[in-house]
Amino acid sequence: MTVFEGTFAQVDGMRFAIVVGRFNDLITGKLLAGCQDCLKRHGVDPDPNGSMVDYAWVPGSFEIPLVARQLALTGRYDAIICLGAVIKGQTPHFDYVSAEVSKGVAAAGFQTGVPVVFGVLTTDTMQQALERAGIKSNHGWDYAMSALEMASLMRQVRSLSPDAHSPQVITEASASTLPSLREALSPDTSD
Ligand code: INI
Repeated sequence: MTVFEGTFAQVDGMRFAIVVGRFNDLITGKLLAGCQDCLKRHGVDPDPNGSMVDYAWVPGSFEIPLVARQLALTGRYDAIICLGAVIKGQTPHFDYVSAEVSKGVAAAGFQTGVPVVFGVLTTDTMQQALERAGIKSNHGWDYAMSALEMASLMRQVRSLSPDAHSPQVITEASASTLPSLREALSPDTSD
């Protein structure tokens, strides 16, 4: 039997998208820098004017899943990296934003078949976020590693299908043959 395992060095022809929240950009900017550094050192040119990485800036983490899913549906990317920072305040706002972004990012990957990396820090304090965005370590680097690994792994797994050469997104049309996905993609019309 076969063991499938992602590699980090075969990046020829790969394309990535990075979705970044502007909210807490002191943190998300540092995550982005760590992410770009990692991609560059693994042979992926992070230049926005190049052909390997596209960028989308969104107002805050809440908006990340919508854009990540839409980018995934283009079929253009091997993986999408979502970067955000949700920091606890005095109100329950944190809980709403962090719940939606985590569920939404997972759904974007599951619904489209494209790896969507959850690079959203959820911390109690700004200090904790800073420590994870460069002061102690930079999780942006780890998120890029996950994207490289998943992009490679999914290429291998997709190659099992005879006609699959590029990311195969599950569109609304193709999902109509899969009841569980059809359910996930359809708006809830119940009361
Ligand atoms: N967005 C974040 O990315 N992080 C936060 O900590 C945050 N807080 O705490 O409010 C936040 N809010 C904005 C939210 O993501 C949306 O952009 C906004 O609600 C508009 O939809």
